[in-house]
Amino acid sequence: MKRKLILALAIVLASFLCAVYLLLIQGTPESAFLKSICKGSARCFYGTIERITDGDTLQINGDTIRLALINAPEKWEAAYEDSKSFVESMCPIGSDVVVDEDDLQVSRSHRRIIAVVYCGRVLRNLNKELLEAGYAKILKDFCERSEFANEEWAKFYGCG
Ligand SMILES: [Ca+2]
Repeated sequence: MKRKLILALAIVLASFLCAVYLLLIQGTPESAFLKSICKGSARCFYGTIERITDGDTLQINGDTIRLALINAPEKWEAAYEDSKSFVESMCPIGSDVVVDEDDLQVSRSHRRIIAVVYCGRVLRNLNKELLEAGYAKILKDFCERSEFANEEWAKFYGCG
């Protein structure tokens, strides 16, 4: 009986050590998941949408996020409301998102980050979706200095 108990404890201890080892070499499941989405080595993190300023600017975790390569209509332009509503429906306030900072436009300030934002249950690329839906245009001038310029969507909509 005692031997069985020792064996069971040994198995529990071995599994625990195994888990610790895996966490040490691979990071948490969460960070492994982020690694599978994020490109480059600049900041990449989970966040919560706090405000949608317009179609290309969001407030996430207290930071202003400017969507890389994207230009959406300004307040005084006709399609402003439509483009903003599109973002609101895809990434509602309070929803969780992933922010992947543009490695070629890393900001010195913590407060304004140029990035691709992934939102929704299946984490869709908001930058790409805005272009696809016709609610924004690509900022061609930035194709030369964006990490994302070589992605299919960026090439398709003007960086190619
Ligand atoms: Ca990046």
